[in-house]
Amino acid sequence: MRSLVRSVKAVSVMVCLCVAGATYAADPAPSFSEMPESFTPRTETFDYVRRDVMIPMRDGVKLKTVILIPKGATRAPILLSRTPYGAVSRYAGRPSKYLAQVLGESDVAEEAVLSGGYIRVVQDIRGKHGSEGDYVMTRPLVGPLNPTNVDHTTDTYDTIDWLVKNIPETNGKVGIYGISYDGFTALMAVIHPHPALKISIPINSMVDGWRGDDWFHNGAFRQSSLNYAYAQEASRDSSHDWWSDDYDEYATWLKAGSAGDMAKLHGLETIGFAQKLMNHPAYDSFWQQQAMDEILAKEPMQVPMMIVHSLWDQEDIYGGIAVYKKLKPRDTDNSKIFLVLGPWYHHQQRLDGSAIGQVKFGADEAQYFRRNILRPVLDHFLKDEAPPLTIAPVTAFETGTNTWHDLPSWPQGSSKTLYLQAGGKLGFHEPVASDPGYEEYVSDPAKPIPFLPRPIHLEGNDRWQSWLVSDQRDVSTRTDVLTFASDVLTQPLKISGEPIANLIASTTGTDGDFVVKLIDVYPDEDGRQPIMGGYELMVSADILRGRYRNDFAKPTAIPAGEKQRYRFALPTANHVFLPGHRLMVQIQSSWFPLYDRNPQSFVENIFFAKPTDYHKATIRVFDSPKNASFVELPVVGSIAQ
Ligand code: PG9
Repeated sequence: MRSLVRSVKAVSVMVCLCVAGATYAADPAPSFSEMPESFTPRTETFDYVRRDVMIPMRDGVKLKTVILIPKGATRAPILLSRTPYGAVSRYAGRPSKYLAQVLGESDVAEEAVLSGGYIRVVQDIRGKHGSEGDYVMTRPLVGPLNPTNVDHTTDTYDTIDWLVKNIPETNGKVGIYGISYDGFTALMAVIHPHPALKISIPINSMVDGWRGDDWFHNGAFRQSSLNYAYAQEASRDSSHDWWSDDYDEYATWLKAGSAGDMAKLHGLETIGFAQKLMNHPAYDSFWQQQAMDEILAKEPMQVPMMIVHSLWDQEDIYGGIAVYKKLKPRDTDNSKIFLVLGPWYHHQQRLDGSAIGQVKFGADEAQYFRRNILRPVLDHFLKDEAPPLTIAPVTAFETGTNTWHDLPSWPQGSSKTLYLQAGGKLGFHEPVASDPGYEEYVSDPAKPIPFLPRPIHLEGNDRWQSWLVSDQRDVSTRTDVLTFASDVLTQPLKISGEPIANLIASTTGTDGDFVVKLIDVYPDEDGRQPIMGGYELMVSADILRGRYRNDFAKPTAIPAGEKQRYRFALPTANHVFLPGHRLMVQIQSSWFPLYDRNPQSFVENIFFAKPTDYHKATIRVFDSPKNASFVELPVVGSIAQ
């Protein structure tokens, strides 16, 4: 019985082998895997053609590039963006047969691509995601800060050269655009440009990381730069995320100590850019040599540029205007440099633009930009039968009245002095003598002023995007914040340009920060939108690290108890303070944890301040006729007060 079973089994094994043998003979791939060696998706029904290519650069490094061509396109212009954020994951990751769905709201020019029949190209910059090569943060030009022979200018040139030679569907004209980092790469593209590059549109671009864009503002360090450097440089695919230490970021950073202590806590010793940030706290040659406005000022202006600036840009509020100021005087026939100012937070141009937080504009001003400004400009510079250019040299949204204006130039205002006056008053008349001739407060680094109401938790909400318009009432009554307010306005007051803060102040410390906020105070009650009753809206605000009051490159201790002048420009505004509103100026000495705490005693490098270096200080801001503190306001028209 047992042998019969054995022989039956043996026969069935043989049968199986034969059957299997016959099968294997018919299939040349003797693999148990169910996956094909390669798979070609069926895309006949798609409304676009996609090509994923590796484009070779002059040094042999290949850059991952995604090309999306509307089906049937001929003589189509190319819209290029170069990004560190993932050409596939950020810009072309959504699987769909419809190009509209692939691009979605990640692409500010999505509507232009679709309705204008453009070819869309997105590329990973070297060292990130699918591209080969080494990554360097906002890689400087070949030269003292870049010992290689490649930079974004060469990579853009090589990319465009390849695109116009290898995409038969193109008319050979290329436009480059991008927001923020991708705006920085759009700026780089105009240096030694490829002849096929016809227009560059840098939007909210990073220009000068020390003066007022992502890393520092006037020397005060923006602490989230450490998180950013970590996410960007710990891995090629940005897969290492910063971990949280506390639900409330205020607590997180306060517990850590200095920014340098935080860097240690999160193991940033091998993150090259974090080390550079900590080794270059002042505006030394490292920063000066990579300031894009200065670089562009020395270059011939070959490629027209439309600079797009957000009036409430929480990340790069400095750079666009800085570039405009440097380049516009050379554009005497208004053919090369265009400026757009919009009521947006950072990168809101690609999203819904009808409001920021509680501040509503009455219409989708981002869509307005995309349809009425971006698309016609692209068409003019890139289409074969180019329509005439319809935009003004400056297209500016006026906040307050919420209206768009075509302007011949920027800024429009001329300086009028708005004085801080005794008793917390603010006005255009010189202050009268008063006792004691100053206002004072105690700034305590152990209790820094939160930049948003606590708990500060920025994940899963829009608090970071909207923080610049957040209601300042929560701090205006703090004893470590000085508040000066005007009478209620009876006439509109329009400003257009950069307000400039001028403080005469002393401190009992030997270092210290000064934050100056220009605020529009709404009428006490608002019937339509009750939450706006008495709202304190920042129109323009910034910080200066006191050690840099005389020289950004050479920090000096503040002589304790001595009056010093602190003069610095605030970000550009284009705003009307309406009748019934009041002007307000607030002054404080911390904005935490957005900016690192100043220990208020002079140390060599604040990144490495020790707990014993942090001291309370008493700050006096003078408002007497002899020692007047004021804000130079870029007022349009006369002042009717
Ligand atoms: N603001 C971001 C950034 C730009 C450049 C350098 C570092 C950060 C961004 O949104 O891309």
